Amino acid sequence: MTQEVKVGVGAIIWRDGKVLLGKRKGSHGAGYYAPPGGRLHYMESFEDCVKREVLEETGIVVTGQLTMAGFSNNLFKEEDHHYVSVLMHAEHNTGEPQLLEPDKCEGWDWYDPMELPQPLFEPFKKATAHWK
Ligand code: 8DG
Ligand code: MG
Repeated sequence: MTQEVKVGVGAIIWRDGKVLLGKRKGSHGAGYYAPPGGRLHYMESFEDCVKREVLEETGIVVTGQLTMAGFSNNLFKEEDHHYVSVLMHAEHNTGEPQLLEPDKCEGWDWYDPMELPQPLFEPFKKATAHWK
């Protein structure tokens, strides 16, 4: 496997004060709750990456301004992955979440930010640690 640092982007989809998370499967972090997201493509903006990944994975359309929620350096040593991860707030969005990549996620659901499910995927956990 090539040893390279990748850039990952996650999106906090807010709806009625709750956030959208799904339990990962089939890749590193399987069993951990993560927001929709993915790898930044060459020459892509963070905003375009969020919109593309959220649409691909959930069918939700992200509109309006995105704001920075946080970033982190994530070493998945056992799985031999290294991600620098950016997390963006996506407060303006439309459509109901659909499970469009069932091989990568067990299912989407809305969670109260004060009662997040466990365990949380490391990039999301780090960037939201101050919520508690
Ligand atoms: P991979 O297995 O090759 O690593 O990923 P992929 O198959 O290309 O899946 P992807 O959905 O395009 O990319 C997901 C990657 O993005 C995942 O391996 C880790 C990274 N990532 C972050 N932060 C976040 C996040 O908050 N949510 C999600 N879903 N992925 C994130 O760095
Ligand atoms: Mg993805």
